[in-house]
Amino acid sequence: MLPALAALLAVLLPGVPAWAHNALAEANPAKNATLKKSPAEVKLRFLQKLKPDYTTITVSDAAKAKVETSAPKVDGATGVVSLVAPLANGVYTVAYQVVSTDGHTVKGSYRFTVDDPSAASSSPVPVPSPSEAAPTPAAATSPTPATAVETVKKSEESSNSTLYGLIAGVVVLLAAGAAFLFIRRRKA
Ligand SMILES: [Cu+2]
Repeated sequence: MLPALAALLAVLLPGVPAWAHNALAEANPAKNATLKKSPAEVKLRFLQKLKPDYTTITVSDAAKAKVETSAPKVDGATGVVSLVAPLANGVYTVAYQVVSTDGHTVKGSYRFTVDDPSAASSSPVPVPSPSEAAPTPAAATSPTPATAVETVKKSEESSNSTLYGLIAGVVVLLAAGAAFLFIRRRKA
């Protein structure tokens, strides 16, 4: 429904630059992917050319600590950061910030998981000793990945609400303009 509305507005308002905001087109590792081994880099391709000085790509672990990467290398619409060391098993968040051709900042984030069966987990599940065998299972499932999921959802929701607000504003302006024209025509 949203793309249809955007297309409709683009047709109705030829003077307004049609959807000038940049957006992520392709990511590697992909959104919500589970990898059998650590990636060597994070590569993001966008719809429009990037401005190298205004492109940031960060990778954080489940505890929100930043993972060490190279500075982003920008080539056209693609930005790449290399990981300095292989990632331990766990959930990671890629966050990016780029600037659109209209000068507005576009931010986003997504998660991927590293689950290398041959590697030690970053949060090893403790082997329960006989005395504490009963209480351990509940505590062993770490709450941090769920927190990361919530953070990602929140940032997606907030950018969606901005978009909805923008569209609502345009619709109100259109309605006001139509009403104004209608009233003028009736008076003439
Ligand atoms: Cu804009």
